[in-house]
Amino acid sequence: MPTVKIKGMSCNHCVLAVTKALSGIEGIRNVNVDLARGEATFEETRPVDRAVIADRIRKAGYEIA
Ligand SMILES: [Cu+2]
Repeated sequence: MPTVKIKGMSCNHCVLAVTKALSGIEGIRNVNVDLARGEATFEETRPVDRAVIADRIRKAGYEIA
Protein backbone atom coordinates (compact mmCIF):
# COMPACT_ATOMS: atom_id res chain seq x y z
CA MET A 1 0.00 0.00 0.00
CA PRO A 2 1.38 3.47 -0.83
CA THR A 3 2.65 5.42 2.17
CA VAL A 4 3.54 9.08 2.54
CA LYS A 5 5.36 10.67 5.47
CA ILE A 6 3.67 13.82 6.74
CA LYS A 7 5.21 16.53 8.89
CA GLY A 8 3.29 18.80 11.25
CA MET A 9 0.51 16.58 12.58
CA SER A 10 0.02 16.92 16.33
CA CYS A 11 -3.52 15.80 17.20
CA ASN A 12 -6.63 14.05 15.94
CA HIS A 13 -7.80 17.23 14.26
CA CYS A 14 -4.70 17.03 12.07
CA VAL A 15 -5.41 13.37 11.34
CA LEU A 16 -8.91 14.28 10.22
CA ALA A 17 -7.70 17.18 8.06
CA VAL A 18 -5.09 15.02 6.32
CA THR A 19 -7.54 12.16 5.88
CA LYS A 20 -10.03 14.55 4.28
CA ALA A 21 -7.39 16.12 2.04
CA LEU A 22 -6.19 12.77 0.73
CA SER A 23 -9.67 11.27 0.42
CA GLY A 24 -10.65 14.22 -1.79
CA ILE A 25 -8.12 13.27 -4.45
CA GLU A 26 -9.58 11.31 -7.33
CA GLY A 27 -8.02 7.85 -7.44
CA ILE A 28 -7.31 7.63 -3.73
CA ARG A 29 -9.44 5.71 -1.26
CA ASN A 30 -9.27 3.91 2.08
CA VAL A 31 -6.99 6.53 3.60
CA ASN A 32 -5.54 5.66 6.99
CA VAL A 33 -3.51 8.26 8.87
CA ASP A 34 -1.23 7.17 11.70
CA LEU A 35 -0.52 10.11 14.01
CA ALA A 36 2.22 8.39 16.05
CA ARG A 37 4.13 7.33 12.94
CA GLY A 38 3.41 10.56 11.09
CA GLU A 39 2.32 8.80 7.95
CA ALA A 40 -0.65 8.07 5.75
CA THR A 41 -1.40 4.90 3.83
CA PHE A 42 -4.03 4.59 1.12
CA GLU A 43 -5.18 2.65 -1.91
CA GLU A 44 -4.90 3.94 -5.45
CA THR A 45 -7.60 3.03 -7.92
CA ARG A 46 -5.34 4.59 -10.56
CA PRO A 47 -1.82 6.06 -10.35
CA VAL A 48 -1.84 9.43 -8.59
CA ASP A 49 0.97 11.94 -9.12
CA ARG A 50 2.93 12.45 -5.88
CA ALA A 51 3.06 16.18 -6.66
CA VAL A 52 -0.75 16.28 -6.46
CA ILE A 53 -0.64 14.56 -3.09
CA ALA A 54 2.03 16.96 -1.80
CA ASP A 55 -0.02 19.93 -3.01
CA ARG A 56 -3.20 18.80 -1.25
CA ILE A 57 -1.30 18.08 1.96
CA ARG A 58 0.30 21.54 1.81
CA LYS A 59 -3.04 23.22 1.23
CA ALA A 60 -4.38 21.47 4.33
CA GLY A 61 -1.52 23.01 6.29
CA TYR A 62 0.99 20.17 6.47
CA GLU A 63 4.10 19.04 4.62
CA ILE A 64 5.22 15.84 2.97
CA ALA A 65 8.39 14.74 4.75
CU1 LIG B 1 -3.88 18.85 15.20
